[in-house]
Amino acid sequence: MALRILAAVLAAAAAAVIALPGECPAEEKAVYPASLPPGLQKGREEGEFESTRDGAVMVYIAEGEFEVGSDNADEDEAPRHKVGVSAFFIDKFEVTNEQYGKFLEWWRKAPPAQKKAYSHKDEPAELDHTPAFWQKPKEPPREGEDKSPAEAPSGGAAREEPVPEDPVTGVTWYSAFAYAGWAGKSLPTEVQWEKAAGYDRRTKTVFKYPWGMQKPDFTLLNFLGNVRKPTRVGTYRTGVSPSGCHDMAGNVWEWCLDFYHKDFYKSKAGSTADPVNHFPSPCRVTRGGSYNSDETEVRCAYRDRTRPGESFKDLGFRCVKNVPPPGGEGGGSGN
Ligand SMILES: [Ca+2]
Repeated sequence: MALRILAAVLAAAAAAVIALPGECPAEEKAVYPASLPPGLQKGREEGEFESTRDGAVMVYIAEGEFEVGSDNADEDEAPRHKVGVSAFFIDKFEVTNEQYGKFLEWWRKAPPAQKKAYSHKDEPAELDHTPAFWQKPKEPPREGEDKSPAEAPSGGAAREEPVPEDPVTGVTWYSAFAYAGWAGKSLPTEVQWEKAAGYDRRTKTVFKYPWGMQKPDFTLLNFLGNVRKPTRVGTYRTGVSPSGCHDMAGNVWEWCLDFYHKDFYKSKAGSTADPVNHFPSPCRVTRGGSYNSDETEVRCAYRDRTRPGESFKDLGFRCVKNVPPPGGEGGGSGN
């Protein structure tokens, strides 16, 4: 009798194992676009794509509603509400010094008309897009001048050589905007950014932090002054977001496309499909916190802002590529 029961249990267990793949919920299957927008090709890994202009690895965020904001934290995050978001691709990592260097090389040689095509209309005329902590290009020595100008800038100490795999920092919003245009991409809207940071398509829930609800610690992200500088992009593999993006929490803050307004999530404009705040204000949105941030600032729903002409050592960006609607225009988007 006992043997017969054991056999039945074993048979049931075997059946359960065989049945497992069939029980996989439909929404867990990866969703990919039917075709790729110009400037994007399949990446080396399954589910990854590569931007042909800057070589950035991108992931796909399928079209669909999600709940943006938060009801029990800062006032400007409320109310938590549903918004529809069209499909888009987003950089898996923050833009690196190496990638930004390619843009800068192009920029320094490009004819004015081409530069203008990627510049924002409010961009200050004197901006040359060199990050604040990089060496300016050397001017050729004039007739009769010392032909070996000092290496050190006026501040005294020589500037550090940027690490290629580190996120670029010290860039204004205008520089991030111009880079995105050059790369055939755009800056993320803050809602796109928030969806890529915290939305889990499999469970249709939004995480408090990119990795879930677990309290932040030094194995998950670069924050709280532990390292005191940016780390190479993608260092914290356990802190990856459900969509596969790295460093959405911490490392460096990230510029977004929108003007910041504290009541944007309360407004009608903030509740429509694909919301973006184009209504001018003194600041643009910055998201995700940095290596200096506390656990409040690295939440997916946390909204911050910075004046677009300012640059900081812990502020960088990543880009998105919008999927054009049928018959629509490609790549980037407006101001
Ligand atoms: Ca970040």
